[in-house]
Amino acid sequence: MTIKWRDLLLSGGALLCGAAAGGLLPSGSARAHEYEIGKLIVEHPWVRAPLDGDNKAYFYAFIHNSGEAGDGLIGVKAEKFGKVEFHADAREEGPSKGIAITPKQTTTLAPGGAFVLLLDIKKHLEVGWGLEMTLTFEKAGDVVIDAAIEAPDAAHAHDADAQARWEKAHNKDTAGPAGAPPAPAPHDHDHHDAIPGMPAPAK
Ligand SMILES: [Cu+2]
Repeated sequence: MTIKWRDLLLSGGALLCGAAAGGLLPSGSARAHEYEIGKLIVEHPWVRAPLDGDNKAYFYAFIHNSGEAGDGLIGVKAEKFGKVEFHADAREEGPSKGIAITPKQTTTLAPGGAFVLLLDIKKHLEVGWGLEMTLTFEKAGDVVIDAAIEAPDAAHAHDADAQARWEKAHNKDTAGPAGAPPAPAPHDHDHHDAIPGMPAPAK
């Protein structure tokens, strides 16, 4: 199941953002964007979409651990990308083997901090939609989540301002005038560009 997060947002789903500061949502909240596995709750998982023409994206989430034992995020998979790299600390060079999940705390993956780098994106990631992913925790095991695909400059999950900027830049402003020219298909604009080392194709 893939969720169109954009529509949820427009239909008052802004309550989803309530936990952006890292607090736990009240349990039983039907619209909460969270996934439970053992003592862990993965909240507001999101993906920062690649810039046009780029093929890497970033994965972020809040991971709450109510247990007495630590765990580790050691795997992230989805059909739309190839390999992943874990970066436990944005200030450190190079990837780590995983991201430590401290007991009795919330581990935050966010811009400027820990993140998972998604490499070799194989298919277009449509901003505003969801991406089904499987997270693997060392002890808790696997959990399937639906991450919200956010604009490349989104600062946090469900960033409506970044979404609006992205839609405007991509000619997808649904509030725009009727009869506007159709939006160019994203990532389709470089078919006639020269390939490095090859003669430019005739136009
Ligand atoms: Cu969310």
